[in-house]
Amino acid sequence: YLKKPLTAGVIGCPFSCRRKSLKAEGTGREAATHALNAEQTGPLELIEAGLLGDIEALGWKVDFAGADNLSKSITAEHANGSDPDIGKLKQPRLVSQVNKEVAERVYAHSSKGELTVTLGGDHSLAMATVSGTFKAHPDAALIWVDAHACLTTTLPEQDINTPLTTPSGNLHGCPVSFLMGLPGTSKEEIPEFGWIEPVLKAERLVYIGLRDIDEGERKILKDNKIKCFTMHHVDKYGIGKVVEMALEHVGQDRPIHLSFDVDALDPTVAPSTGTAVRGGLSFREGHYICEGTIRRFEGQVAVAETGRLVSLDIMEINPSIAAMEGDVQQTVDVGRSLVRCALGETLL
Ligand code: 6HN
Ligand code: MN
Ligand code: MN
Ligand code: MN
Repeated sequence: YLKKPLTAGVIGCPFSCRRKSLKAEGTGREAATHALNAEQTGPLELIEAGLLGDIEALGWKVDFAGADNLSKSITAEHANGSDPDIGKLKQPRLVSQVNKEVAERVYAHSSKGELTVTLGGDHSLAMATVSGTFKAHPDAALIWVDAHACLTTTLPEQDINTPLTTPSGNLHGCPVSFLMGLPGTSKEEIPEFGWIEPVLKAERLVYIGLRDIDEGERKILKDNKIKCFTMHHVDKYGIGKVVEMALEHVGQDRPIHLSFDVDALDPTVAPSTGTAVRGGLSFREGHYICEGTIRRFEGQVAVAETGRLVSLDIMEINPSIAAMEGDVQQTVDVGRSLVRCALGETLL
């Protein structure tokens, strides 16, 4: 799947689908003026902390065009209320246009035979990463590591007669719905997102770490028989078995896209994130999913060890959220080490 010599195509997306919150503004942290959206500077901090050097130290080439070069005109165009809500969805045109642009970049890296590493930014960006990756690798499977299913959507008329509702209207809660082409997401129903192709089949998707699921999402998960390993399953089987079962479910030979929301981790492990939920993955469990471990049993392998990883998202690191001194540093450090593990740091 990947061309030798191995190259990581790194894309930084300092973008947030959420309107700037007062909380974020009140932290006193200086907004990065060159960021597309000053609210979520995670990728800038990851790069500044040395992520690209980390990747090179593992023997990979790095193909990186800069974390701050997303078109500023997109934001400017939609600033100051020129992007009215669609149903409950907030900043829909901004989110759609940014994702469309990022999807083209992801595809450019993926189609060159690179491993695409996309740094968020928030998880609405999965519209872009999955679209771009699956265009280059149509037979890929998606492993979604998150406290949340990101499977809601809404249109005004659906609020009454379908379960497809989003409580918040924040598009980071909806990307998987668009990628699966669920009711309410078609070109006819919402042309603003008409560029997204429904590339994701239910049987090619598996969740790990879920523990905060909306009512509508629960029904979608059941109706579509989507494979989920919630925190309950992590406790019950252990992370080794869960990852083994997840990989088995998506099939032996498929390229893998790993979309990792750092809120899958326990808030004590990754505190600087927007929708933290207690009872998450431990530091080791999160890393186990990414890394290769020494094989104990035939078939018990983690994602890096399969050699099939073609796309990695590290999402929802949000440096504007910090309750305590050191929270941002800790969360950025965890993000870096997740990337390193996915790229083989602990492989023997
Ligand atoms: N994420 N289900 C909630 C909502 O607002 O739709 C939370 C979404 C969290 C999104 O994890 O990327
Ligand atoms: Mn978010
Ligand atoms: Mn998410
Ligand atoms: Mn989440």
